[in-house]
Amino acid sequence: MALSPLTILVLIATIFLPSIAVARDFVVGDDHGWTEGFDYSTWTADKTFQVGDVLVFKYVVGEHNVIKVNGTAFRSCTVPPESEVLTTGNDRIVLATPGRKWYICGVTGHCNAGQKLFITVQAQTLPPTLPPAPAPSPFQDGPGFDGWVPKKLLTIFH
Ligand SMILES: *[C@@H]1O[C@H](CO)[C@@H](O)[C@H](O)[C@H]1NC(C)=O
Ligand SMILES: [Cu+2]
Repeated sequence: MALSPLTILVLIATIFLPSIAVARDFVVGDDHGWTEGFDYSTWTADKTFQVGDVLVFKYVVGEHNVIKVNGTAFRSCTVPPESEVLTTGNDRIVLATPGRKWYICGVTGHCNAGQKLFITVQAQTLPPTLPPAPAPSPFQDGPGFDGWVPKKLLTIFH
């Protein structure tokens, strides 16, 4: 039997929707956007960031920028010489790996005025509906796996 285009579409949606539904966009600072004089540590306090989520830094082009730094540079508000500087005013950063992440604005004085963001990214959790995996090998075919589970595991460990 040949699969109709509609059937194929439904299959594709079934495979990919679970992962799309899990990833979220976070507009940093919400309506305040990315600016000095805003308390980003309060903003992050009630949020959980997961691998696959996206940080969106919104600001007026030319007024601010976004630089990913390490904890040392974050605390001292210094811009490392070889930094990659994001300047589009709508910078999207995909949180690709778990762990602590630090971002500052590189415009003089702005980081010291509070334009700095520290987050901890959690490894992606599997949907709660997932049956407990017997999992001798996550890549083995067999009952309990319906294709997208191995994909998810790949996402976690890559
Ligand atoms: C933080 O980054 C600076 C500048 O790139 C570098 O010199 C320093 O060694 C780094 N510190 C750590 C703890 O990685
Ligand atoms: Cu700034």
